Order: sequence, then C-alpha cells, then structure tokens
Amino acid sequence: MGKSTTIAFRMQLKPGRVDEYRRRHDELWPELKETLHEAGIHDYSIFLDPKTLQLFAVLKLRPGHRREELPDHPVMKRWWLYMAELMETDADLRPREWPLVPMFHLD
Ligand code: RM4
Repeated sequence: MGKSTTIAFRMQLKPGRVDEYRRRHDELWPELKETLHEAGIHDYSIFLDPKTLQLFAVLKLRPGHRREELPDHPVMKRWWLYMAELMETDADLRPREWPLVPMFHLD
C-alpha cells in the first residue's frame, strides 16, 4: 500500500456559531464518519482561528481515494445542508473551501 497524501484547506464559520459548530462535530453522524473513511479520508482535523473565524482543515487521503465523488454522496449532501446555516457556502450549499499551499513539512 502506498503512502497517503496530506491536504489542507480553509473554510469560513459564520459569526456566533462556534459552539454549535463544535457540538455538531463532537456528535458527528456515524454514517458520515463511515462515508469519509470509505472515500479514503483519515486523520482529519479542523482548527479554528477564533479571531477571524477561519477554519483550517487538514486531512490525509489514501492512495486511490474518492474524495472527488463526495459532493454527489447523499450523506455528504445531507450534512452540508445541515451545516449550511453555520458556514459560508457556495450556491449549491457546499462549504466554501480555499485550498492551502504546502510550504514545509517535518517528518
Ligand atoms: C465540516 C464541513 C466539511 C466536512 C466536515 C466533516 O464542517 O462540512 O465539508 O468534511 O465538516
């Protein structure tokens, strides 16, 4: 089995939604966890910058992952719909994502 790749991206929380955002992730739907794992995602963390409400997501993708299929997955769609009141979204209610550029890594 090959090595996973790490990607990172930024998302944007809406004002006054920190506690609810954390609560929903503390209670992440088991079927979403399964869906993300099945797509090849693991070791997924999200950090908050409390000053700007920017969310920094970093996750690992297994070789042969299917992350690009997630937007069509019913569970993913349902989660994004549920989260849309808390996060800045695109017109289709996906959270807006700004890819981050890797600059340094220490093993
Ligand atoms: C986030 C957002 C992301 C999703 C995580 C689990 O708030 O919806 O798209 O991957 O939750």
